[in-house]
Amino acid sequence: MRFALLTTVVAIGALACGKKDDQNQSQMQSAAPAAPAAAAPTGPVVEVKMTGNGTTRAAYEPSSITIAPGTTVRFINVSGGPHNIAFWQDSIPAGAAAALNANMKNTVDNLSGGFLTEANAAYDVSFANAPTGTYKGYCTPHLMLGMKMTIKVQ
Ligand SMILES: [Cu+2]
Repeated sequence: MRFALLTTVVAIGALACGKKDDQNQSQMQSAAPAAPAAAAPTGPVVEVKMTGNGTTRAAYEPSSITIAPGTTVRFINVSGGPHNIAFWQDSIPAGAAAALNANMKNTVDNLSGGFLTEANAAYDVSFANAPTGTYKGYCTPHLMLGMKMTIKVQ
């Protein structure tokens, strides 16, 4: 019903305007909403280095942090990558998965952030809307080397 009405309006507009058709089209295009820009972190930012020697050692530094609600944790690929941050579904507070899934970009799996390969590349995890509690995460390529971390939101 609404579509039919819209079609009628456009048809009348085209008839009424005649040669102004081109102008109408460009106006319609410019009225389209702009693509949303990548959201910049709004709260505090805490940095965590991801390090390793590429064979036997890999770690988050620090491997345990306490942050305020709404903080963004910025994981930086310092050495021994590729690294990422993934969270265990059963080791985060109730209700946290939905917030993390909404806030984590370029995920490669559930609650699993994309891999950083470039030196000093960063991956942000915003804890906006994430509940307080303890979050346990790990680096997928280096879990066997014990690359894990604990984030307490309080
Ligand atoms: Cu790693």
